[in-house]
Amino acid sequence: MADKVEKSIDPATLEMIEKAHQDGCNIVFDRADIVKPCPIGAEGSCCRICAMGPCRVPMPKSREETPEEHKKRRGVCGATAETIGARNFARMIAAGSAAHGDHGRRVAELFKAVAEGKAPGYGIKDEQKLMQLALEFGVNIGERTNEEIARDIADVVEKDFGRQDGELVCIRRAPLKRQEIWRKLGEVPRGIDREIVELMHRTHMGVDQDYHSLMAQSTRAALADGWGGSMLATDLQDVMFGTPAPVLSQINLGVIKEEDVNILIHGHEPALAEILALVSQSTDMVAYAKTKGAKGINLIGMCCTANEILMRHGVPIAGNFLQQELAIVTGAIEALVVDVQCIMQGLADVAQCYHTKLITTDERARIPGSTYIHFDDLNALEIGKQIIRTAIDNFPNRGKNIRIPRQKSDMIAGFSHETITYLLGGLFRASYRPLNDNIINGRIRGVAGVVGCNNPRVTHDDIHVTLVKELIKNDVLVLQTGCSAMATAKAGLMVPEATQFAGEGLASVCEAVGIPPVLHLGSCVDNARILIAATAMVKEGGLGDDISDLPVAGAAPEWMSEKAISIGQYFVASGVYTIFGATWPTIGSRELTDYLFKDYEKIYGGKWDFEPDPQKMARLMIDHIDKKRKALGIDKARERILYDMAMRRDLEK
Ligand code: BF8
Ligand code: SF4
Repeated sequence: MADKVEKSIDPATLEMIEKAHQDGCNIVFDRADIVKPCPIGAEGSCCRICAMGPCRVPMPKSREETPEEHKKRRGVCGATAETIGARNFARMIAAGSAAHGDHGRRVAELFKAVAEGKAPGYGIKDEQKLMQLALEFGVNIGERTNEEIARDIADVVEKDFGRQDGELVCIRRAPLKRQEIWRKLGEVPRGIDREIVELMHRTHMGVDQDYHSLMAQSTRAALADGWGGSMLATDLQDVMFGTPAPVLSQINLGVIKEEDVNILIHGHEPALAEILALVSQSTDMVAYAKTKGAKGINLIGMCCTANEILMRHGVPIAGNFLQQELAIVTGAIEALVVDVQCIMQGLADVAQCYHTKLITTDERARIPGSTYIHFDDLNALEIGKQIIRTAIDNFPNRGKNIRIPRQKSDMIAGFSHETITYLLGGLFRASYRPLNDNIINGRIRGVAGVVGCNNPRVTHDDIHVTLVKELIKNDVLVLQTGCSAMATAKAGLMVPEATQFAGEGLASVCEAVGIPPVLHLGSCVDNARILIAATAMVKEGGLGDDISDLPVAGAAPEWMSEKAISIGQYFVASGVYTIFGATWPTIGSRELTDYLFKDYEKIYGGKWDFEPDPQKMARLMIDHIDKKRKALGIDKARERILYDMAMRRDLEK
């Protein structure tokens, strides 16, 4: 990685970095300049899990290391670079899976409270999805009320977290061949909690010291995320808050309004955001804002919680991960309301440079210097009002130093698996058939999932946007979530006009259906929607009988969080070629890295890869897609299509 990187490709971000400096305010980009990554830690070769260490086991000087030299490269306990690398990697997966799992559990608790009539402000919005879950989970429907059915579903879901043996319920959603692969390997997760606890145990000093078996347990914990915690979170959120449908909105710091009380909601769990979306527009709150001199109340989002309320309500997004502090720098944010995950502690300092109130709401994520207003699902409306009132009361405290960047882009979001089905197949023959057909006939070369974070070690948004543009130019339909989706939305790739950047084949399909070539599927837990979309493609037929047969690939070009590693591992273990950018955390062990980058393909059909350059990353993904097309015998169809198009172009001349 280069020492000095450009900060961002986004003009709004650059403008606010400059303003922060003028205002004497220290932000993430400055801290990244000061705190250089520790090279041993970056390689994954630092072990600090016991007090005989920390031990550093750096890379050997040359590839031709003798066994004697290898023996010397050990921790105090004798642990090898492979064990240390695998343990570190495994612990990232444990933490990532735990984050998504705990999110899912909270959603399940709220779902149960809704079923029991204890959570005013919430309800059941998608009855059809409720019934689908009931059928799938073996819950009796009969003449029972939605609430009675929901209660039984909540029981099934609760068990999945604490299940001691057997299999997670949603594993049955995967293609049969995939389930068999997992069963043969003995890697089907039991309970979500159990797999994470066991992974933490195995990575304790002196337990599992074979990287193969450490990685097998990592897969169990990761599958318990993708086909467990995340998938359940998405499903129950859809039932309670509504399954997303296409919605027009806007993104970037330009969505902040100078005359309004600006309330920025940041984090991950949608329960709080849903209530704020409701309460912030209530007439009494708007009237109260007017008494303080504001024109209205502007609720906007940041990071994944923003994706959740964007997908369901079209609430505008102020930006992605690296813009969280910069929103405050505008001087126009009355309250930054946070719950859990991806919330920088630096926010507290930045908020002190301005009038912004940083409001923490979750006892799992406390920040010194913030105002804590405990958010209780069972009393959500009242607390929602209290938060909005606190923000309004802060409006008169604004300083003079306000500057809001002009940039904001239109975007269409809301592409759940269900809406993709309807859009492609129409209301009466809803299916993935048209997608599969267009892949088979070559108009669409393949499908890529491009997801994940921002990371100040690389140029903000640049890797996402360059990669996605290259993919669509080569007729690859792109499905997105998380902060990656926000990067390309800002760059104007999530509107139908973005077909101008797409290859002719992909553009022709998108224009016929009326969708952008880059589809926003939601937050990071909604990566589960991509698993379901891939499974639907398999089940539709014509593209093999497993996810690993599909011409698909995944990427997290600017990743930074442990959640991203858990997501990557469950995609790989589900059969997807998955490539990460920025940095790679097992470089310190060649053997382990080879295992993940090469041997995994024989085990899972999918594998990990690493490439920081977005053009090369796109090439690797496209090569993989072409390899799969060839194996399916559909490579010729695409050549024909391209030939036809070239002929058409010639005729048009
Ligand atoms: O869960 S993409 S920076 S906000 S971790 Fe975080 Fe990464 Fe953004 Fe959402 Ni996902
Ligand atoms: Fe060092 Fe082994 Fe302790 Fe790790 S577990 S810190 S390698 S002695």
